[in-house]
Amino acid sequence: MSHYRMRTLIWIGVLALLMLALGACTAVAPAAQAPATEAPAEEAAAQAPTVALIYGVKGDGFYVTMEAGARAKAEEMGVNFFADGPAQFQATLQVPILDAVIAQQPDAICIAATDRQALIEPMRRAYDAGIHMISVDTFIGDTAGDYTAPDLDWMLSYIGSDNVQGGEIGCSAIIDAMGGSGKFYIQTTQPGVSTVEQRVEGCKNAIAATNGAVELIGMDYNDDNAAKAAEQTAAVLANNPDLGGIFGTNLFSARGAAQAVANAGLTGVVKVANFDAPEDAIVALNDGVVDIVIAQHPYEMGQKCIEYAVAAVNGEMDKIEKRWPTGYTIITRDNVNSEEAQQSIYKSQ
Ligand code: T6T
Repeated sequence: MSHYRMRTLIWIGVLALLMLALGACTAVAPAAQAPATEAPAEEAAAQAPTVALIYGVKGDGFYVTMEAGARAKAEEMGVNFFADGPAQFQATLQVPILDAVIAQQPDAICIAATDRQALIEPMRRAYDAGIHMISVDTFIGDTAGDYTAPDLDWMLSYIGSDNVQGGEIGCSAIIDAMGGSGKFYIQTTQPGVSTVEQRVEGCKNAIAATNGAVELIGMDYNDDNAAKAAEQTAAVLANNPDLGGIFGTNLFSARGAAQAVANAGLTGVVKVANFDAPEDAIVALNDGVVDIVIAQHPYEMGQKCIEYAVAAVNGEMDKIEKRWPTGYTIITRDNVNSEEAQQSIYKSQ
């Protein structure tokens, strides 16, 4: 073989090897790159904890605000989150929702139980299915929200207001506005709801502290319905022309009571304590129909519940308190325009 042919053959061989190597690269590259860009995101979503919020009733600004707080914290912490609740504040409607959520096997459930007794067994079922259980707003059982009690220690935490204190604050303010004496009436939702029961207890403490100067002439249950609260209050106003003060123990009770007072032309004459802080309560405060608005902190309740759920999933039990009391912002005509008061008004959607 001539030297020239020999060199040509060597070059052909080198070229062939180069092409093989290039071919191999282009064939392998796409397959090797695809999973590197897609898998981590999918894996992260699959590994992220899932937390469900079951609130007390749809369309209630208090729970709308709680859900917003939970959702924002879930996004911040990379948690899969969903929320649901009944169309009315009723255990018979809430239990099937809880059962459907249990079937989806989230890692944790934050729940505002609509009845302190009826929800114990269904919530225990969720716990037995391996789900971390946290009370938000309301508590279950007879231990005033003490989840260190032996038969309730499976509950991770109770996050919510100090409702006895809230009732005392509201009614003391109204008693002062009444000049320390007179007739008093309470509008509330249903028996068996821990929050409003404790607010009534706090209000009765404030009345008892007057040593008989203030007389509680009655209390009605409105089933969490403002129209019913307005009707019942109108009847009480008609039968008691000398009524001095009213305590509405939640958003709907206070809304109905305030409407009845305004409709009867008794604005400023009958003093009203308004538990909860939707936009219309602030309007009623500015109009002189109600005298004090007690804003809870539902946004914080939602946020805290997500934090606790994540801590539980990570086994960081030392980060979880059995009771986390969220505070209040007390709003009167003196501070209604302050930044703190304005920020504590509930969201409506
Ligand atoms: O007052 C809140 C909540 O704390 C209570 O348990 C039920 O009623 C509200 O949601 C207001 O409507």
